[in-house]
Amino acid sequence: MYLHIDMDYFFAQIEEKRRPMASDKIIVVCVFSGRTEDSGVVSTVNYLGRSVGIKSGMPIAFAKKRAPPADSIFIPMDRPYYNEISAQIDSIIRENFEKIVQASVDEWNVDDPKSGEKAAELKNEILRETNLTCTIGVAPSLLGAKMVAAKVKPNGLIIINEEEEKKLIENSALEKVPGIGPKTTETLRLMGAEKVSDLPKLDRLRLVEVFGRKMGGWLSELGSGRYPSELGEDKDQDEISRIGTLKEKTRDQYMIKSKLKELEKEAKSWLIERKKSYRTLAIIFITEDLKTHTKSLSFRNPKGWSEDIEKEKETLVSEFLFENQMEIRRVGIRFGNFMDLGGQTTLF
Ligand code: DCP
Ligand code: CA
Ligand code: CA
Repeated sequence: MYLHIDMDYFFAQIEEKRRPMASDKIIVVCVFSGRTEDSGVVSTVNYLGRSVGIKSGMPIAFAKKRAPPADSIFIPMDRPYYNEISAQIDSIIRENFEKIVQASVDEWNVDDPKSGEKAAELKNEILRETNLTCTIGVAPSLLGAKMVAAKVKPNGLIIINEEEEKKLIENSALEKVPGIGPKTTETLRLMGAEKVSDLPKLDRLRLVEVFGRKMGGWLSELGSGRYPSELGEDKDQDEISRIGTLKEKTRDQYMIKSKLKELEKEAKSWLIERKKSYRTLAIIFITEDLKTHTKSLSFRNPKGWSEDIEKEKETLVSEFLFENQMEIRRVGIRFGNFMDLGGQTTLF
């Protein structure tokens, strides 16, 4: 079985939960361009805002026309914070499953024979640990999992069997199928296909001729009921974090450091696989009140994965424990500001 997890109105939900008093307001997360006060676009909006027609990608000025000032909050995007929450969710999923790919900042694909039974538990754990809701679809194919998740959004959980999956996909309009864009949809419409169930009418050779071997072959498979399940690749990213849960809430340096050691190993194998060196190191602390804190430092020269960072980690941990008196529930490590081994930076 495959499992597809997508966070609900992700950036806006994070901002909403940061401001418990604002849960009855329209929350618009904005990418301000700075040219004039309102220049820029909407990154995302909560469901209340969607109900008045505000959407991702819309100019902020348009969104303001739809949102009464007294009932709405326009917030600049805080990407580093969202990345941190994303890394936390990633680590929760990694603690529960083995074959997992993070497809975007708020989306994961999982391949696990028992994913059906574990899905509800995972959804609860994400909510408990981050206070955020997500939607999970579980199906015999990854395509089915994605498509059924889209149907039960937000805060949904659904598990379907082969028969239900087939019905869902075959009856779907082509433009609703992830992987089929507007241009392909239009060409297929001109060829006489509106729904997935119309695809078998089109000859495989003809599909390959029009769309090329890859896409044409993919469409032909889809028509014949063989649904794609490749997990894909981890999203492009310019930092790698691994966060883990401590056995118990603690301020014990030894426990914290031994967990960090484990996580460092995981993050470094990621660096090794991609031949990256890094210039920033951060230690992440999630305290008992679920707040996230980061201590970081930069290196003048990029560091290779084999270089020792015990002293640096030690300093960051002691500094944090000195500054903050809370018990720690989860810790993490992050490497960032990469250089490829060839010497070219990937970030700038
Ligand atoms: N995003 C963005 N600009 C876009 C689309 C998305 O900045 N044009 C960002 C903000 C979203 C995040 O990516 O919160 C995830 O995108 P989704 O498409 O999953 O949308 P949401 O999570 O916001 O909403 P939904 O509940 O529909 O998944
Ligand atoms: Ca989402
Ligand atoms: Ca998404």
